[in-house]
Amino acid sequence: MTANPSSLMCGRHRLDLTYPRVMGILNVTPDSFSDGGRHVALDDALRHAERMLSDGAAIIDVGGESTRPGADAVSPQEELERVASVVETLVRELDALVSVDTSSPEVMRESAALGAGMINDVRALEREGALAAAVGSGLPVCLMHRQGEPRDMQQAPRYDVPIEEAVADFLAARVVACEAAGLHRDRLLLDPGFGFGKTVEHNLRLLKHMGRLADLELPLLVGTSRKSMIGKVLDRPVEERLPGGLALTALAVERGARILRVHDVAPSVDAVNMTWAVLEEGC
Ligand code: 9MG
Repeated sequence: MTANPSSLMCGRHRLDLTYPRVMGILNVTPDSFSDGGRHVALDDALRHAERMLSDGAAIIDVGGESTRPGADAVSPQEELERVASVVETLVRELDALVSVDTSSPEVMRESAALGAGMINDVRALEREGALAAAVGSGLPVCLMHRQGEPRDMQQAPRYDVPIEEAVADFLAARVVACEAAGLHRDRLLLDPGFGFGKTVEHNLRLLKHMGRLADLELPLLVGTSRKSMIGKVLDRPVEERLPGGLALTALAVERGARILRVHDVAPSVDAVNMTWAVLEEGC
């Protein structure tokens, strides 16, 4: 196995991963769970992305399909209509490193042609045609663990082995499938998929034992921002979950996360950098 890479080629951008980086979330769905579709208009999307970059985001993750629990799937055409102009504009106007949050082969292909630099697939390239589209894109791909589909994934999820073992086994198998299809491991990132077919207890245990995933020796991407695990533990509505989220961000960095996917970029960058300063302290 090769060691965790210190950088990742993302289209025209080289992403330095010698320290943890922040990925800002830009949902372009009418029903996104925590920003209610406020960034659907192109101009708003551009301004919001610009703000996240100036706050220190290294990547902007553009998503046109809501993956919140209970959400229905959208057609690739609808998804493409939502994301294409945003990807194209962020690349042209801001020269941003844009990641596209999609499971659709069509959206992967079109986004790569428009200048996106990364694919973020919550279905780990399991949808028909997705592996081939990802190989053809030449882009790095984040493979995320999930159990079930957004529509039903939170209906009494259960695992027969400790959650960190189930997640590690799933991700290791997806890495094997990717390599067999011609997607080299130096283009892969892994994500435990907090909240995707997991109870609060699963999520807490998974974060506690996230070191198990570091054994796979690929960069780890983690998303806990505003998620219901915070709401359930602290009894907070979605707009009051930032302090809980920052605590999880710090713990994720300590357990090896190299990309943190967040809504609130400025405070997250501070939390990441502060945690990193302690971890890198020489004595
Ligand atoms: C799209 N999306 C929502 N939550 C996510 C998470 O935790 N990780 C990744 N990679 N994508 C996510």
